[in-house]
This record gives sequence, C-alpha cells and structure tokens, in this order.
Amino acid sequence: MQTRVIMLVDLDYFFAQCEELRNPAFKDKPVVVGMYSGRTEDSGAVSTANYVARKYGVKSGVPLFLAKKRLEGTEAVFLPVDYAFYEQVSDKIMPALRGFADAFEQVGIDEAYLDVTQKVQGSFEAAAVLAQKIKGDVRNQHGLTFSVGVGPNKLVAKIACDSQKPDGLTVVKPGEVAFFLSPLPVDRLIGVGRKTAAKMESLRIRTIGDLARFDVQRLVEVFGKNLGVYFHNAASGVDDEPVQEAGEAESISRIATLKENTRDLALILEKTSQLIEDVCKELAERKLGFKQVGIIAIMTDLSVHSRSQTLEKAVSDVEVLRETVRELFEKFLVESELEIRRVGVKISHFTKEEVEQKQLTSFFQST
Ligand code: DCP
Ligand code: CA
Ligand code: CA
Repeated sequence: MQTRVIMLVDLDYFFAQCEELRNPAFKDKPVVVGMYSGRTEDSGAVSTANYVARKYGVKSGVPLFLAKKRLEGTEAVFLPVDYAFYEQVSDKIMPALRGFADAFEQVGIDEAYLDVTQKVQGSFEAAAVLAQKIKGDVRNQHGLTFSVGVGPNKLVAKIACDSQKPDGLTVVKPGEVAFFLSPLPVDRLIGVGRKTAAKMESLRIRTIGDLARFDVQRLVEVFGKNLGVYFHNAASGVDDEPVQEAGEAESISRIATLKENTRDLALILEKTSQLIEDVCKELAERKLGFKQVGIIAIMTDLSVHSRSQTLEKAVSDVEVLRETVRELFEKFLVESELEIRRVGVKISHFTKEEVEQKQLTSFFQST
C-alpha cells in the first residue's frame, strides 16, 4: 500500500505580506501590523511583522510600544489590522492551491493541507517538484510567497514547514522522519504548551527524540491515557488524520482506534456500532436524513481507505446504517490484505425530507 504524500502550505508573514502586496514600496522597510487596543496611541500588540522587522526582534505578540522602540530610527511602517482585505487575498489563493491537490483542507486564513499522493504517484521527489511549481504559480499570479512542508502525514508536514521560513521548502521522506524530528524541542509538537513542556522537562524530556524513547506506560501515568498515547505517537511521527475537505463538513463521521489491529469482522462491527450510535445522536439533533453511507479504514501501515454506498432514498434509520456499514466492511476485507488499526463511519448527502415525512406520520399517529 502506498504511503501518503501530504503538504502544508503556510503563507509568509501573512497580514504584513498582504500590506506589501497593495503597497509594494513597503517591501524593503520594516512592516508591522498591529492590533491597536485604542486606550493610548501605542497600546496594543503586534499581530505580525515582515521579516525585515523581525530582525529587530519585532514579531507577533510583542507590545506595540516596545516594537516602536526597537524600530526607532528605521523607516518602519505601522498599520492597523485590515482583516477584510486579508480575507479577500486568502479567498483568491486558497482555490488556486486546491487545484493542485487530491484532497484539500484549509486551516486558518493563511494555511492549508494538500494531500497530493495521487498527483505525485507517491513520490516525494515529484512532490518537491510540484511544490516548486505551486510556489512559482502563486508568486507569478498573486505576488505572494509561502513556506511548504512535505511529509508522510499532517504532523510531519506542519513541523517541516515551520523549520524553514520564509519562502521555504522542506521535504521529509518517510525514512527520514525520526532523524528529522528527534533533535527538535518537544514544544514543536501541537499540544505541547509551556506547562506541558515544563512537566516534560522535569522528566528529563527535552527533545522530541527524548519523548519518543520515553516509556509509554509512564507517559500514560503522568498525562492520562489519551494524551500519553498521543504524545508517544506524535513524537514518533505517527499521525493518520486524513486531509478533510471542508465540503465534507456536510457529513457526520466518527473514527476510533480498535483495541487491537485486526481483520475480524465481529471486532470491527463492535467498534463501529459505538460509532454509529454517536453518529445517529448527532443526526437526530440536526433532524436530517442521509443518502450516503461511508466507511473509513486505517491500516497498520497507516494508509487510509474509504468506501461508500449511495442508498436508493434518504433515510434516518439506524438499522439501514448498521447493515450498510456491515456490507461495506465485508467487501473491504475481501479487497484488502493488511490488518486494520482504526475504523470510521460516515454519513452524508443529507436531506430534510425524510424527517419531515416522519414528523407528519408521527403527527397523524399521535392524533
Ligand atoms: N496572527 C495574529 N496574532 C498572533 C499570530 C498570528 O494576529 N499571535 C495573525 C497574523 C498573521 C496570521 O495570523 O499574519 C498568520 O499567522 P502565522 O502564525 O502563520 O504567522 P505569519 O504568517 O505572520 O508569519 P510566518 O511567516 O511565520 O508564517
Ligand atoms: Ca503564515
Ligand atoms: Ca499560519
């Protein structure tokens, strides 16, 4: 099975770069975009600054009066946040990026994950070439630069991207993940904030490598089961979160890890039956019917597979869902070879009709 090729694109010094875009004369000067709180002329904090300003120690979060002081004697430009304009810029870039991906997920105003596995046929070399092409296109057509990380999953792609900015391109192949991650400080992992980092420090865990080598059992004792296991996996560069299209927000799904890796249908259905209950609860709350049922299987090699079936008509019936999920997994097990690590259930293609009909029927029944 093919490993995934995931990119994280993050636009450089975004708010400040947008300001340079509409005013190119700013480019060589320190540019500071500030959130002015309005109490006094200089109260508030730096939202972001271009890389010229960063050389003076001016970056996100620095108080504005301090930024002014650090930039004294320079031709620094201070501007207020114009979120509507940055959103307009973002709304032009994101569709352009989407065109390069098999699956696309925007996260925040200046960042997006691209699953390009099919586009590059699983090749990280081809992904590097593709990344350069996207950089060129975005620069020529929109006048903006970004940094990009390429890795076998979202976690590695994100850290790779952060490791070289601005205008960076960092590729971490599956075989290089441990080498790449292990020297980095633990707080580079999402979920490791100041407090957690301090706690880890007291356990002599400083680098991601320290964390990966640390006994999982003890991590679970200190941080609880979910976090402990998450930290262990993350430090080892393991992450199987799919790149999820926003359009798929028009679906309800749940994913869970099996007790053990398995190909046993009964064990799989035991897990999916819990997921189905959750899905149906949300379905009932949102008063919807569904017309498509999908399953997700994440294998021991972390490859992600999905299968779906469209129903003849929309329903809101839990039994139909159970039966369809069973059929899809039965079929999938025949087509696949590896053991399954995580399973998911998804419903989509919602309608309100079925529910309205039902409400009518129950109305007549109750009178
Ligand atoms: N932002 C903010 N306050 C922060 C962090 C960010 O207002 N503390 C805003 C301004 C940034 C935008 O969000 O331009 C994107 O945040 P990033 O963390 O991606 O930072 P930049 O794009 O500014 O810089 P970089 O080149 O490091 O990505
Ligand atoms: Ca950015
Ligand atoms: Ca960002």
